[in-house]
Amino acid sequence: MSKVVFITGATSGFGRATARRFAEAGWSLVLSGRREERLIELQKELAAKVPVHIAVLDVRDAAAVQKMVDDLPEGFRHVRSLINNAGLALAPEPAQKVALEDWHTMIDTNITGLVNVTHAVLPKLLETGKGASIVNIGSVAGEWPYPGGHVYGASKAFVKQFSYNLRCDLIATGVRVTDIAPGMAETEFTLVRTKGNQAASDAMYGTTTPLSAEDIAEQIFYVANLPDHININRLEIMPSRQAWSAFAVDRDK
Ligand code: NDP
Ligand code: 8X3
Repeated sequence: MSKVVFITGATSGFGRATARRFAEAGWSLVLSGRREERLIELQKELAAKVPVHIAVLDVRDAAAVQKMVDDLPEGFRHVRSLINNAGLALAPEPAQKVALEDWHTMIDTNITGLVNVTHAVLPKLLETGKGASIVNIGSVAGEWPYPGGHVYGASKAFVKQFSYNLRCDLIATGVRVTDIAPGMAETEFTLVRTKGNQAASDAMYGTTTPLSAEDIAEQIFYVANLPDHININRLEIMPSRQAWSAFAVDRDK
């Protein structure tokens, strides 16, 4: 029986690249996201290689998440790896200019959604035991502050601490937990963050060398396929051409 990976946010970016990477290695795929047409497209692409189950899912809806997990078909129930990838940033403007709704959307998706999925899938991972893993997609923004990071960075700090705390409770279960924290990577992330501004997205990535979705998928695959006795707690990855900058100082004009 092939191993099962459960990926949220498989319709784009890291999630889609991760589905392709695990398919290459023969894993069965449970793929979810809100955009059904993209799920169908990906299923068509990968179903010739491996078994693929798709489910339209908004991770913010706890009842829908639980139902989707309860309804997993035969062959997809023994989940070995959960990739908690669905997430987004909104509103790159300073905190004082941001609509409360955008803050709520980030909290509901990046925190509540991730917790909903973890809670629903955890019993399946515990059944798998040794070798099972949860890979949570955090961000460098969960460790390092920057202007316009407000709730996004805070939500990813939650992902980091939740991952660490899960490790404490799961220590004797065989279920491993990793916070993968990427820096700048070219996906639909900036398009979403700017609510559809393609020029802003092109400007973000076009004059440097960002990470690709495939770069991160490779790291996710690596972490989930390490020998059972190894747990990477946190993996922070930046492009070579990204680093920190100086402290900001407000000066008299
Ligand atoms: P994309 O926008 O390309 O992909 C985001 C994915 O999340 C999509 O598949 C989207 O699917 C899904 N998603 C968003 N909201 C929901 C929801 N409510 N329910 C279910 N699925 C949802 O961006 P990335 O691939 O870059 O982002 C993936 C993860 O990586 C996110 O958690 C992001 O914060 C994180 N990250 C990204 C970095 C980057 O620079 N790109 C760096 C560090 C972390 P759909 O819209 O179909 O629901
Ligand atoms: C997304 C990467 O650098 O915009 O998490 O915070 S960054």
